[in-house]
Amino acid sequence: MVFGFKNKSAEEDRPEDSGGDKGLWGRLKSGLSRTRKGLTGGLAGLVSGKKKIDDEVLDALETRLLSADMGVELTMEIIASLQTRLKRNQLSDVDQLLAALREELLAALAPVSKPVELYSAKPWVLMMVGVNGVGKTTTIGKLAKQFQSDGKRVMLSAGDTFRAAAVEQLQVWGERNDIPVIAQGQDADPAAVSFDAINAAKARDIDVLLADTAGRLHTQSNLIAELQKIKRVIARELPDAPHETWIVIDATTGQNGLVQAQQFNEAVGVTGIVLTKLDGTAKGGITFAIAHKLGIPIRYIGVGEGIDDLRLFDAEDFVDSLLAVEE
Ligand SMILES: Nc1nc2c(ncn2[C@@H]2O[C@H](COP(=O)(O)OP(=O)(O)OP(=O)(O)O)[C@@H](O)[C@H]2O)c(=O)[nH]1
Ligand SMILES: [Mg+2]
Repeated sequence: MVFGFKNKSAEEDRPEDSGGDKGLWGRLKSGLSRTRKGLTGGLAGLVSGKKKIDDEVLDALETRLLSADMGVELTMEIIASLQTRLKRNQLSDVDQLLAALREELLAALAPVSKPVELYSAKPWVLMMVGVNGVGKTTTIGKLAKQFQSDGKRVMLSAGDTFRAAAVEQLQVWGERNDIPVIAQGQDADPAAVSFDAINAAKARDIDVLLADTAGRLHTQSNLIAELQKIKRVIARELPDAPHETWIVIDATTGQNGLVQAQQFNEAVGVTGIVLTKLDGTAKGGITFAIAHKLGIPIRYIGVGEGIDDLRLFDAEDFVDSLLAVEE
């Protein structure tokens, strides 16, 4: 099943004492727990018994950063900077080490922490691209419900006409959630679907149009050509649209996600990244590698199956939840 939403949890935003699965901060923390354990779990143990932090501790940290998929270059940069602090006697205990690491990680995310301008036009058109199975359709469903609870009139465009049952899945879900879905039959021309969708959105006073696309065609070059055509048709029907084009990347695919982002960016020009399935991996360091290598803003992250588990990306929340001390 493509859509599997859990009940919306209470809308608290990161009260420090809201542990467990309750509250958004708790959900972020639990979603990132595997990466956190690999990165900093037991870091205190690593240091205990030592009078001060030494090169051995930094070596162990280096291994952890690499295994979290942070990438060699960025890991080297961070470790070099920590070594400099060590020489200057600025790393005397584990608290100072964590504070320094926090600074380094935040600096690494700076290039991708640009707030997104939602609803900057009407209809505001967001096109979702990415290879098959990464979470495009699920993400569109979660966003549609979030935007709907924001009071927006939302419409979906069923642009994946290749995969069997993709159109029907979207239609059934749309009906259940009272969100209109513009679709044609399977094998229809997705550019024609986009044409219909843009004009329906204009005619029906829609605020947000979310355009789903296929993740796989017979060949990769067919897919790219199809996406380019969809984009052209959208722009012709509504100048400046699509206002955002986001690539969805599955965090569990590691460095391969970087290659996908580069390819889609060259082909259709992406304005943002949605990083999904961070809950299913200890390699969430890929987030930092993306920041370092691509610099394309990260818009949303997926840390679970629930609707609240798709969250606007916030660098501070992200880093803090990775460095949070385990209870
Ligand atoms: N654990 C977890 N699963 C997710 C997340 N996002 C998406 N998924 C799951 O990933 C699977 C694939 O999602 P889809 O939305 O169908 O992916 P898609 O990109 O539309 O795939 P195609 O239509 O085949 O191109 C589904 O089982 C989703 O529930 C996430 O953040 N965490
Ligand atoms: Mg899909």
